[in-house]
Amino acid sequence: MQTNKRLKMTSHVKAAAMIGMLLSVSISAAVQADSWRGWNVHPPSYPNGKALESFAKEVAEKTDGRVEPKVYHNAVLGDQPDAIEQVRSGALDFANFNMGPMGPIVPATNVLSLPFIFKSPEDMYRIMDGEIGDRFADALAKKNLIALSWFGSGARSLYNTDHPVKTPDDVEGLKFRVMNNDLYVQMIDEMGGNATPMAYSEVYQSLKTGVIDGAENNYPSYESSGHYEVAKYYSLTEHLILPECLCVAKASWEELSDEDQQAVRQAAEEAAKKQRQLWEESVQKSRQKVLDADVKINEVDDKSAFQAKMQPIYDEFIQEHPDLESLVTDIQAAQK
Ligand code: GTR
Repeated sequence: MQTNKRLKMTSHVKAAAMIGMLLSVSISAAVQADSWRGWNVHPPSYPNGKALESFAKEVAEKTDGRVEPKVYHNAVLGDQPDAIEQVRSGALDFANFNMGPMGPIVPATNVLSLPFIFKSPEDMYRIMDGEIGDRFADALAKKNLIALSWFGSGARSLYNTDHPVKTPDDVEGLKFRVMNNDLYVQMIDEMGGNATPMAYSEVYQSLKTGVIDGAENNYPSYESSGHYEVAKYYSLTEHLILPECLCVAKASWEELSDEDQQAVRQAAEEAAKKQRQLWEESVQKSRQKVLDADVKINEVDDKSAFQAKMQPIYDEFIQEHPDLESLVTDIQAAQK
């Protein structure tokens, strides 16, 4: 993987360079644009894809072309765990990352993966936009990831190829794909099923061939990934409400002037606003699309029955990470 920065010359700059060479004068570094490469797991039509495109456009405008970001959609630059490493090393310049698979790299973010920690997406936004969100951003920065704003990803629910899940007993015997994080293996285990961590890009085929019986996600991902075509039972467990970051590589961030850092931060905040606005619309559209394709959506009988099963995860987590207990309790207290 190429780690050096790529300096891109526009045709104007090339012309200027030629004139410069002819006249034996050097061109100033100021006219060279820094081409940033950004990672996105989703298609460009997904709310996050649209928000990242508008981030790229805003950054180019606000920095007067000194930074020219380009977004690579559909995980063409690798799956999320790999992309996280690429942004950490500076091989990629920015990305939209779900906090789920961030846990193995930035342990503090595992707090966000504790099932049912947020009561609603609105609570999640409010908390992540405040001082608690800054504590997560600090933990990410220590691992070379500069989190500039938080996107939403709704609530994730279980879906499978076999039957509706109404109670934890219905989970028994089913094998679910989970994101790359052992906490999720434990989560499904406590519910009574089996779990296997797997890249998002492999889920469709694995559902189709019966390697797994189900997975869990929000409506827009369930729909845009095509998983609904094979796993027809979507059960509203709503067990995870995960924030996602718009993150910039520390190396790329530190190359910016103060003025450009401010411009990029502002563009990231605007992108988050856009993503959150587009999100609700996208949930409704995706929900309708899967219903039209004969998906059976069901409420669970009693969400607190699923929630009660999660207690050992909290107990173990706090025992293993006493330093993170205050983050857990502060998030809980902020929702009372
Ligand atoms: C989506 C999320 C992605 C990715 C995916 C998955 O909802 O936006 O970043 O984490 O789920 O399940 O892998």
